[in-house]
Amino acid sequence: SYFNRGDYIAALQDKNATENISRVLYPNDSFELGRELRLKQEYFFVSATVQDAIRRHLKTHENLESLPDKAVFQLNDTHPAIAVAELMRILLDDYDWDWEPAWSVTSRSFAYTNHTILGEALERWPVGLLEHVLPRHMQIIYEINHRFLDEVRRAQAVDDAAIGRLSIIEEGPEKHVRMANLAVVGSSHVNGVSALHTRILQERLFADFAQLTPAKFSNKTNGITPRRWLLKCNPRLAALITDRIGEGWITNLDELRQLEKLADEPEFQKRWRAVKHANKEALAAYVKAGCGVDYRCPIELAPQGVFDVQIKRLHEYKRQLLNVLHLVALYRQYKQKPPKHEEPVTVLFAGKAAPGYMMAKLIIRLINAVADTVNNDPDVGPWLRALFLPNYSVSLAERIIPAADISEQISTAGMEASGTGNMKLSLNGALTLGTLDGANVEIGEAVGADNIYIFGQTYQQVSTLRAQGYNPRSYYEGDPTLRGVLDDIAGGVFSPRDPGQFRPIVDSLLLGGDRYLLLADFASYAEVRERVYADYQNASAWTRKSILNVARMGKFSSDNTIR
Ligand code: O9T
Repeated sequence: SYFNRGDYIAALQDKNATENISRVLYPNDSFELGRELRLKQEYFFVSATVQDAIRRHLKTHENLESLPDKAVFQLNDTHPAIAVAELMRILLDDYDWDWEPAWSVTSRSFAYTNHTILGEALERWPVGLLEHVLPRHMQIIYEINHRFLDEVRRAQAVDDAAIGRLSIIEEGPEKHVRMANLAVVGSSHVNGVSALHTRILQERLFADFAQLTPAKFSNKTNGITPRRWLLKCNPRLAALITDRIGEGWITNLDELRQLEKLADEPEFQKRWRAVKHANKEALAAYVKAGCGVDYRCPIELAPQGVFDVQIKRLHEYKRQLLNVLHLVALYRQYKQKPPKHEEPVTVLFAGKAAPGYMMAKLIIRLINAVADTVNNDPDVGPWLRALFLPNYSVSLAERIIPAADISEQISTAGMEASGTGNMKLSLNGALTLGTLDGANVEIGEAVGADNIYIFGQTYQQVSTLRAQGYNPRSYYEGDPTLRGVLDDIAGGVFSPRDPGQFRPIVDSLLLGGDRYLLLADFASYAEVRERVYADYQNASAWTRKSILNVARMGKFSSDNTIR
């Protein structure tokens, strides 16, 4: 009828509005914008999934009482947590159940995996928005909360302050629904994704819940699939391994341990190095050909030298900026005095930034600006090169990872829940240069202290430093190397046509409080990274470490995690 009346805009509006719900996923990572369309999108996929599971259950079962015995909804983060209210709505309103049996089935039908403790990432929907989009679900959430808090009060288990923290509703000028609390209350099991992360969940984010129901909480350290992350992405290494230990590792990654006995065998080491070299040549050719896009690479990659890689989403807490600060330090140092190594060190970056994350995009600009200066300086280019590869994706990761020598895993301790890139790189023979964060801790335990490079403040030290009042300026004033680096960036050495371009980055460190403690970890990072480059010069000792990394990665197969 809109068409018939000639109102073509209105005719398309409804169609666009509905199709927009499932058109594209929000590109933010570890960050919640709180947009209405996102809530509709989450509800749309959840409702479709729950309805489908119910339809299939009723094909072979009398009723829904047996649902939790036959199916579990594993909430992969809080994004589908509205499903708890949706299943309650279906049982109460569509099937006319009473509250108690509905809650019994619902709370046994869900389990929840938490993926982050970052405040920016926690979903908190304004009550007003939920009332507008999903009024019946909001009623049900209030009732879930009321009954849960009543039970807690009756048990006299906790004090009033704890009641406020346990509540699914966050009070304040604007009330919010805490989706993580809804997921915990509505689930039979809650897990973190690494040993350290699970401990932090139990001691901090969900401390009150863990007091009430400790048995609900467990750890499931993340894993990666050996089919994609070795067999498919690194056919040369897969063939070499299979040639010596057979193909059992493909479905039982623990079998890689048989490589330990070959770690010092000169002939095997030679073949191992030849594989890594061929993988670097293949990456160099791919980059030279434009990375599958219209990219014009400004340098030739040098497969003889070390490939030091940091590939991951752009985030301040992941500290790509710490990597660049040290890159500038190396540039300044090599300019004064060429290093001992003969082949160039190549520092590779790749990763996307959320479109609204200004600081992340400015850090990409800085990486490109420093790379441009380093690569084009004839005093330094022979020993140091840097590159930010475009259009990061899983497909690009499958090309970079087999070519990597060093895996940069340098997040502020306590902030990376697990990481899986750390596992993928180690499984392909790269040595980790990292902090004691996420699954790096367990990778270190698995490969042994001699086969990993650990630096920086521990989680405990970070907590203490913050409690005492962290002063980034004291590091700037006390360390001439760090001062030189920050003064160069702030002074426009890497942005001569716009000298103030990178001022916001330096200001975030010296005036903005340095939230992620880059300056506290800089000296330790510099010391260890320079030791890594020196160690790479000893080919047989390095190759031994590389082989032992691969040999000891069995624990990180997703087959184990899933089992
Ligand atoms: C964004 C983001 C943002 C984002 C992620 C973030 C920590 C920052 C800020 C924006 C826009 C983050 O910040 O203005 O899209 O995607 C995530 C985690 C810090 C610790």
